[in-house]
Amino acid sequence: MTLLLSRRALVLGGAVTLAGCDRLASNERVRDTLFSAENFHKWAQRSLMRRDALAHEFRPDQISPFFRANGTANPNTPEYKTLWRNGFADWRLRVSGMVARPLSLSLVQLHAMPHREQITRHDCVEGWSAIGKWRGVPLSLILNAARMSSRARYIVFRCADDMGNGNAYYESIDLIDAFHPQTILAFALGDQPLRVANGAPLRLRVERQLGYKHAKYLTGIEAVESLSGIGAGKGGYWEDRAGYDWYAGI
Ligand SMILES: Nc1nc2c(c(=O)[nH]1)N[C@H]1C(S)=C(S)[C@@H](COP(=O)(O)O)O[C@H]1N2
Ligand SMILES: [Mo]
Repeated sequence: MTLLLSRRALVLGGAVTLAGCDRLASNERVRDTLFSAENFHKWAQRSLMRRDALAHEFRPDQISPFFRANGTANPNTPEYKTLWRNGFADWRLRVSGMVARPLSLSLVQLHAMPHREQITRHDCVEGWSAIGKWRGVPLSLILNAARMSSRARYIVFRCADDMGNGNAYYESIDLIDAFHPQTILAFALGDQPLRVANGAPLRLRVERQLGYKHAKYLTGIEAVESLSGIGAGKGGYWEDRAGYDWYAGI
């Protein structure tokens, strides 16, 4: 009831504001864009829920007994197998793009940085959820260490898995999600080093977004000004191929 009332109040408030945009809205294309389902969803979420609000964190007794794998369960490339055989000792996370200080971080270096631990629910568009306890380094610490440029607008995540057509999985998020306190580069699930199936040695957790945004098997992150030059330009592997929304807020 409270939600309904506040949503109504927001809609009324919105009508007043939009009246000032009459000239703009009379253009059909502008109006279609303004009121498209994706934009409405984005608008509603931004208005009703602050983007920097925390995702719910669960109690240890609520953790799912098994955290299933989805999508790639093993990259199986020669490069990945070599890294895996060596316990990922030679693996590096490259931090590049619009940064003053590009980084190449080993797992040992990531382990030495401050950690965050969180018990959260993962929601996949394919209709399953799982609650897991993640540990990793806040992405904000890494971006600050690399001295990201103030012109950067998105963070792109590069992954080790070839999706079968020579194209690697990739994803991207904006800076609100990148600097969100629960956005971490996770190296542990359930107090164990990440299994290969769940993205070893490092994967993104971006807790206010759907499952496909949580890039596994990270090889690098890039700060960019625009997504247009990357992949097919829609900001992610499934966004490019299956029309998934780039903004997958939950
Ligand atoms: N590199 C990579 N990351 C990925 C995927 C993938 O296929 N490759 N699948 C995505 C999807 S759709 C989901 S639901 C989650 C699944 O994470 P899990 O395997 O740990 O359950 O990873 C996401 N990240
Ligand atoms: Mo998913």
